[in-house]
Amino acid sequence: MNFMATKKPSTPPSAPVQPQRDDSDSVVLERRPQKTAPPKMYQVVMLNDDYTPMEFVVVVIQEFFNKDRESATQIMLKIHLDGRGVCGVYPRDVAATKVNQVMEAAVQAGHPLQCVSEPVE
Ligand code: TYC
Repeated sequence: MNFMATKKPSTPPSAPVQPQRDDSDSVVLERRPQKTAPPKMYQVVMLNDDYTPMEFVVVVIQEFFNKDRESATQIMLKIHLDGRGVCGVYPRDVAATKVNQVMEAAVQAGHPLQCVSEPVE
């Protein structure tokens, strides 16, 4: 008797089998491994403005992008000088969460700091 509460998982579809002819009359069936593309990655880009204090940006980068103070300061200075800078690269939903966290922290502190995510080329 089968006491399992749920159905057994069905066998996943197997990889396509490609018939191939060789010099003899035989047919060789070659099993190709299923290829899964790696997930598209998104970079979280922080934008410069004239009002957000440098110290606030450094703390935000340390807190939400897990950088030490030294790296966070370098990223902040790059943003300050170039107008924008990449704080980290993540799968799409993680990047979106980071953007929300940064924007929420900025609103709470009353700073106009802006942050966006964009696909990595
Ligand atoms: N430009 C800001 C200042 O001089 C500092 C700053 C850096 C603001 C990075 C935003 O993403 C930013 N206070």
